[in-house]
Amino acid sequence: SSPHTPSSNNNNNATPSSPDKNRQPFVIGVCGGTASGKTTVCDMIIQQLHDHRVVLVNQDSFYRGLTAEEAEHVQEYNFDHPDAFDTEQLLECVEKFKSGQTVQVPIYDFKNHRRCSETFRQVNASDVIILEGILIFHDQRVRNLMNMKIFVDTDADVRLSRRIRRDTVERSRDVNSVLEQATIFLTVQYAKFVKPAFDDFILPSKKYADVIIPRGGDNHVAVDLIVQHIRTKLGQHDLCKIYPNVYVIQSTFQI
Ligand code: UZR
Ligand code: MG
Repeated sequence: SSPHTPSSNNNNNATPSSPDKNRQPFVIGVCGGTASGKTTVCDMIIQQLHDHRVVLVNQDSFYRGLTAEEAEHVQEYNFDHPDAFDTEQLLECVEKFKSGQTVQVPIYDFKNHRRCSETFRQVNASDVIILEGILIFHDQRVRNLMNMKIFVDTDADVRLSRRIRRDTVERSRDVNSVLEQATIFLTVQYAKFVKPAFDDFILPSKKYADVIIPRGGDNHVAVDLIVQHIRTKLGQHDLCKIYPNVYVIQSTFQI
């Protein structure tokens, strides 16, 4: 139609698409070394955003299941390498989230290092999606889908001691092994896979972060600031809905 012909749909005067229908969720990436406090930071954000629909998706869910042969030599398997994850599937899920679709997130069985092939976790469309994981900043395509990137920065010695406690006590990874054996196993794994992967892949991905949180879950000020920012962004979404001529200017900040 010519520019002078009145459009049959004349309420779309300024925005290219209806923000009401196409309102995209705010996607946050939370990265950091093992036992850095990623999950704690995510839980704190979720708690403070109790009046919004927030979902947490862990990169762990996208671990590839081990083959029978790999499972036999599990101590040789590198769970900290980017290839251990099905990144294509992660990307597909995040793209679906972005477009507001319901997503079937796989479930990974840590004990047997297998995927629960029949069961999925159904994740509905939300206001905020938090993607958490040691290598969640590794793939550029996944990074590009994030509106905010957070790196949880905790000293390596603190992380190692927490990891040992978590895996031996809290996750009771191996019920048959005594604490001492499990600790030896973990420290060997740490030196062989966990630390090299941190140095090679995780730490270099810190440069992509918009916000770096020192001391992880202990840092309430950082979490408060992050939540404020998210609230501002969600509010701007609503503003777009009411005043379609208002354009939101993206900004990044550092703590
Ligand atoms: P977080 N991991 C396991 O221990 N077993 C598995 O089957 C899958 C993963 C560990 C993995 C990594 N390393 O360091 C850690 N190992 O999960 C990441 N060995 O989890 O971010 O919660 O620390
Ligand atoms: Mg965790």
